[in-house]
Amino acid sequence: MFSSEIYTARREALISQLDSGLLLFLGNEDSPMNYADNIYPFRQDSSFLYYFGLDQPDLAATIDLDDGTTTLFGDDLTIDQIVWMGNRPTIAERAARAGVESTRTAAGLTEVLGGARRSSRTAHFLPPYRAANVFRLIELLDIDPSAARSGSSEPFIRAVIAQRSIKAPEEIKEIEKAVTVTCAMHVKAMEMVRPGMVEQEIAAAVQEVAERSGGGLSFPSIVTVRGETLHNHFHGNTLESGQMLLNDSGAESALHYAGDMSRTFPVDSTFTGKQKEIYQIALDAHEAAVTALAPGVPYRDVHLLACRTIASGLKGLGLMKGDVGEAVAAGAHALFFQCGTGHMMGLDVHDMEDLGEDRVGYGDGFERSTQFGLKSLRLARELLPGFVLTVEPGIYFIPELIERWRFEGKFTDFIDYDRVEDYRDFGGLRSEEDFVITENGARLLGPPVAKTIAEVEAVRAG
Ligand SMILES: [Mn+2]
Repeated sequence: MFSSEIYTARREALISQLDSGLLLFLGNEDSPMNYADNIYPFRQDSSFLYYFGLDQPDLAATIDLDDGTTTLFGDDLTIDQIVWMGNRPTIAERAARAGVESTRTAAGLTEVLGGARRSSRTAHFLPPYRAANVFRLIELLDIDPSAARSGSSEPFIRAVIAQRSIKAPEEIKEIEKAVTVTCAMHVKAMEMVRPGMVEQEIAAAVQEVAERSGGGLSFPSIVTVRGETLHNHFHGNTLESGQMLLNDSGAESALHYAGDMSRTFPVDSTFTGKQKEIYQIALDAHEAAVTALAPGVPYRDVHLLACRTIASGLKGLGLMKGDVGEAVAAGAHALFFQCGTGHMMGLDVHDMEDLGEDRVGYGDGFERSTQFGLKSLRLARELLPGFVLTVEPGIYFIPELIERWRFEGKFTDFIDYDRVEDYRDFGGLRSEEDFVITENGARLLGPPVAKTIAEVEAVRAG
């Protein structure tokens, strides 16, 4: 945990943005895998962590905006629980660590919210993403299931997003810890791969680096020779000479801040000529995007610059044709780059996605496109100092998509499908790094990891 003063200051900043009523914070509960006592690793809700720092299940809190009191709700462990799970600090001790003055039992929350309801006071809550908390809201607030899902408080959500979007120095330090471990995961993978290994061996080694650091993974690792599937979590392929391995994985720090990086490298010690050409185009797009990062720049512009760099490179290889600007405006490049260039990162690897990707990444003044490709851009809004985000352009040859577009005759002015056929089994690649936006540009988080063709081949040869 950070010091109690940090959590108190965060809550005071939140209170100053909101008018009246009760703010309700539901922590997460343990979640069963296949029966009640066999649980997934516990992950606390990120907004609960942000405002209270308490990393245990079965907690909730309220802030009364009208009388200014903050209350932590939870029960001290019974002797039976202590026998099985060990002891935990009392609720009063935990409240003190979070700078919270008042505590009540878990059952007290029902009373407090019932009282608020009887006096027609608003209970503001954030959108629930776990079924358990949907049920808790239904019971606590005496609302129907659809209201639990849709009745979250817009002012509360917006205030949390505004605050969590700007990372404080102690958060950037924590994120950089996670990214530094993430870098070590990527060095490990790049060094160990040999033809004949199975993807799961690399996935296991990468996870070991994360867990030995005292955290864990910030998301399920993508370690695959079939990198054209954007979120490919299968780890059963055997690595063959001539293939490339895409590793998209990240560590979470002990305080649950995320890192998220990708590297793609040859299973052999060198790239093939064809791989070098495509890799270099994606790398050029990456560098163009990084150079463009600055406060005031809409990330959508950064993304479109990466798209144009990719389209221009693919035009050089004869896969695309025509005017690059027109091709990207029409969305033709999305045959090869189907997703966005990056996303916000913090306590969540896709930061605050539970609060609504449009609210976090678009806000006022930016509207999400419906065009294939651009519609998947998670972050479009103007960048501000303190934003932490990823840059991850890639090039993906998805055989089914190529066939579909060719059959539909899509963008024949911009795509040479006969030439694309030569690449249909190429796979996919991306490089991904994490940046903090500074007063006049951006700073790479974590130590540099081999990225140019020469650097990657040097690691692979070693
Ligand atoms: Mn990412």
